[in-house]
Amino acid sequence: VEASIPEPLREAWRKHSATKFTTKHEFEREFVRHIETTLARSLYNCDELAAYSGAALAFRDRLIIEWNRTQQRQTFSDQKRVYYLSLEFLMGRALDNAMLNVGMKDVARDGLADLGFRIEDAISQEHDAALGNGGLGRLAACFLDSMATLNYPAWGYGLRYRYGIFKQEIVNGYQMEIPDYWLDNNPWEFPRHDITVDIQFYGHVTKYQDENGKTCHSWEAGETVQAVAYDVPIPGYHTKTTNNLRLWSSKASSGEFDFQKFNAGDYESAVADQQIAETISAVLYPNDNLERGKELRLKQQYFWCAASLYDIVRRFKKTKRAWSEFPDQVAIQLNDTHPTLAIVELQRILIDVEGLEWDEAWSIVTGTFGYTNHTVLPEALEKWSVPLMQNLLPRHLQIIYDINLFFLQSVEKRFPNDRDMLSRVSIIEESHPKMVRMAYIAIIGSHKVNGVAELHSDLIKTTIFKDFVTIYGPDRFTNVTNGITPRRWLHQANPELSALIAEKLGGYDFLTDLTLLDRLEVFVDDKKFRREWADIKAKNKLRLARLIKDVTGYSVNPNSLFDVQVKRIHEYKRQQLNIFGVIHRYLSLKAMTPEERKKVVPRVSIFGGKAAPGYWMAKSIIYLINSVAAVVNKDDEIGDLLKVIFIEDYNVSKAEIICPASDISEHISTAGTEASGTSNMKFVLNGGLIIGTCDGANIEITREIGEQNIFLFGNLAEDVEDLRHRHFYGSFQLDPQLKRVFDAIKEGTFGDPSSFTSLISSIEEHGDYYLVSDDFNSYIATHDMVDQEFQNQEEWLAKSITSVARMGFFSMDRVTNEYADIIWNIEPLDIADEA
Ligand code: 7GP
Repeated sequence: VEASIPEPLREAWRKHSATKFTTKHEFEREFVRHIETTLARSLYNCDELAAYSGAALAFRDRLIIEWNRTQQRQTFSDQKRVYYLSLEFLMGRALDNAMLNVGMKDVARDGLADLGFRIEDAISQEHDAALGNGGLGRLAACFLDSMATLNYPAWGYGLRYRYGIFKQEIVNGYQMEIPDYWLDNNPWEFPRHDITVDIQFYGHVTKYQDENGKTCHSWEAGETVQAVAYDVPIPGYHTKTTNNLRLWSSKASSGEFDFQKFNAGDYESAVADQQIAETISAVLYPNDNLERGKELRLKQQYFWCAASLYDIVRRFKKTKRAWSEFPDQVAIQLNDTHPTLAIVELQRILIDVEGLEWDEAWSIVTGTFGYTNHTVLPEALEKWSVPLMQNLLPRHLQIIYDINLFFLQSVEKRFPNDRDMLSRVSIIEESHPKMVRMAYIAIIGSHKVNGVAELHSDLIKTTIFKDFVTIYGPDRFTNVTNGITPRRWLHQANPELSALIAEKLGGYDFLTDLTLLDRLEVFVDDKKFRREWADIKAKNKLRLARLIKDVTGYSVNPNSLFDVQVKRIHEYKRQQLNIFGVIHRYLSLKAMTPEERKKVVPRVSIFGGKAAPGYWMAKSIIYLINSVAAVVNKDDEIGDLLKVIFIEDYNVSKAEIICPASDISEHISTAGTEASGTSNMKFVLNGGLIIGTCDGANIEITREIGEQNIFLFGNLAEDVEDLRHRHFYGSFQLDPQLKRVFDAIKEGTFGDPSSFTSLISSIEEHGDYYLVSDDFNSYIATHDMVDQEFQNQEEWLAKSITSVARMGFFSMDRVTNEYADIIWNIEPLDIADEA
C-alpha cells in the first residue's frame, strides 16, 4: 500500500499507461523497437532467433498489460481463488500459443513477412519450456490454459528448474541424456526480486509455555534458503484474463552468507555454500511414475510448498478476514502427492505461528485442500523415511504424528478391535526404517480425492485406498476424467483442420465449447468435405515425414499407414508389445511371396519417448526399437512395406507435429495400469483412429465415439490379478507367435541377443507381469483388422470424422468446470463486473 501513488498524481500515470498494439503497423513498430533497443541489434544483424525474440517481446508486452489488469481485477473482486500446486508444468512453446490466444497471429504473420521473416521460422526458434515428465505435467499446463480461458481466478505454483527434462539423444541406438539448460533467451518470465520467502530446513523444535500457559512449539535454527518468485503470464483464449504461474527459484539467503567462514579467510567455501542453496531448484527429477526417495527431492518439495503457502497466506491476511473464512477464499489443489507437505505446512502456520487451536486449524486445512491421484502403480506411491524427515523437517514430523494420532483414534472409535485396519491406514508404515505414506496424509487432509478417469477412480476406491472409503464413506472420493485444451491440441497443432471445422460450423466457437463439434456429424457423407478432411491428414503426414527425415535421416512414404506410439517409455505402457508386434510383422513379410506382398498395406511404425535415466528395462526397449529399425529399414526386400522410426527427444513441440499426422496410434497399457492417458484424446481429436486396451480414458473414449470407431483388444482389468497369479502358480505358456519373435531375436536377427535377454526373460521366466504374452495374439489380430479397414479409405474417413465430432467431452474446459463445481466451489470472475 505504501508503494501506491497518491490520487492527485495518478492522472499522469493514466495518461501514459502502456497500450497494446492492435494493427500490423503497431506490431511492426513494437517488433523493431525491441530488436533495436531490448536486444541491441539491427536490420543488419537480425537472424531468426532475434526475430523470434522480437516477436516474443512484443507479445509479452501485451500479456503483461493484461496480466496487470487481471491481477488488479482479481484483488479488487476479492473472490475465492484456486491455487494449483504442481511440481511439473510441461508448457511447451509460448509464442504461438500467445499469438493465437490473443487473436493476433494473422497480424504477426503479415508484420513478420513485411520485415523479412516467415512466422513459422520465428516460432520454431523457441526452446520448449519442459518443466515436466509426461502426462501429469502436461495436464497441469492444460489446466492453466483452461482456467484462464474460463476466467477463473487461478494461480499455478511450481519450481523454476534451471534444467528441465533432459534432452534425449540416440547414440548407436542407445539413449543418452543431455542437460537441458533452457533459461537463456526466455522472455516469458518476470523475476520478482522483491517477492522472496526465507525457507527453513533442519534445526530443532523447542517447547515453551505462552503467557496463558498453553504449550507451544517453535522450530529453530537450522539452515535458511531464500525462495525468489518468477512470474509467467498465462493468457486465456479470447478473454481479458491473463493468469499467473509463479515459479520459485532458490538462492542463498542474504543473512545466510557465512561470515564466520568469510572472516576466517574461507571465502571459497562460503561461496560454495551459496551454490548449494541454488541446487534446490536446479533440476527436475526425470522419473515418470516412479519415486526414488532422494533427500534433495524432499527439499524441493518443502521449499516449494512453504514458499507457496507463505504467499497464499500473506495474500489472504491482506483481506483482514477471520481465519475461519480461509476455505471460502482459498482452494488448493494438489497435483498428486508431491505437494502433500503443504497440508502439514498450513497446519503448522495456523497452530505454531497464528496460534489457532488444533481442531479449528485442522478443519480449515481440510476445507482448503483437494488431492488428485494420478497413478495406482506401487512404485510411484510416495513414501519418505521417518529419519530423513526427522532431520530435515523436525516440526513437520511431529505434526504428522499428531495428525496420525487423532486420525487413528477416530478410526479406533468406529472400528474397535480392528488392529489390522489401524496398521493398514496408519500414515506411518512400520517398516525399517519407518516410512511416511504421503498419499494417506493427502487423503486425510483433503475434503475431496479424485482419480482421473472412471476406471482409475473406481480402482483407487477398491484397491489402494479401499480402507479410506470404509472410513470416510464414498463421498470423499470422486472422479474427474482428464481432458486436453483444444486451443493447443487442435487449433495450434492442426490449424488447417481447425479452419475446416470452423468453415463448416460457421466460426471458431467450438474452441471454447468443444461439444459443438457434434454438428460435424451431418457432414460425414459430404464428398467434398471428406476430400478436404483427407487432404489435411495427408498434408500433416507430409509435415511429419519431413520431421522424420530431419531427425533420423530416413525417408518414409507418406502414403503408408502411420502407426504412432509416443509417450514415456515404461513397461506398463508396453512399447515392448508394440515392437514385438513389429518384429512379427517383419517376419511375416519375409515369409511372403512377392504376390502376397503386393496386397500388404505399407506401414511406418513410429515411436518416441524418454526413458528415466536409471530405468534399464525402458532403455533396452529403446535399444531394441532402434536395433529393429536398423535391420528393417535397410532391407530392400521389404522396402516401403515396413519402416521403423524412433523420433528422438519427444517433447511438446514435436507432439504438436506428430498428433495430427497419425492414421492409428497406440494406447496399449496393461489393463488397469494407465490412470487415464491424454495423448489418446489428442490423437482422436486430430482425426486419427486408435488401437488400445480397455484402460484409463480409452474406455470413455469408446463410450463417446462408439466401439465401431476404435480398435480395442486384450484382457480386462478385472482379469489381470488372476492371470498374474496363474503365471506363477500355474504353468506359463508363451504365446506361439511371440515365441517366433523371441526366437528371431535370440538368433541374432537384430544384433547381439545378449542386449535383449532381460527383456525376454521378464516375460519367459519372470512371470510376465505386464501380460505381454497374454495379449499378444489379440494384439496381432487387431492390427490385421486395422490393415484391412485402412484399405477401405471411405469407411476410414467416416470413422475419423465421426470420432472427432464426438470428442467434445474431452475438453479441458469441461474438466476445469467440474473441479470448480465439485472440488473448489469457485466461480469465474465475471469480466462485466470489472472495476
Ligand atoms: C499420469 C498417468 O500415468 C496418466 O495416465 C494420466 O493421464 C496423467 O498422469 C494425467 O492424469 N501420471 C504421471 O504422469 C505420474 O508421474 C505419478 O504419476 C505421480
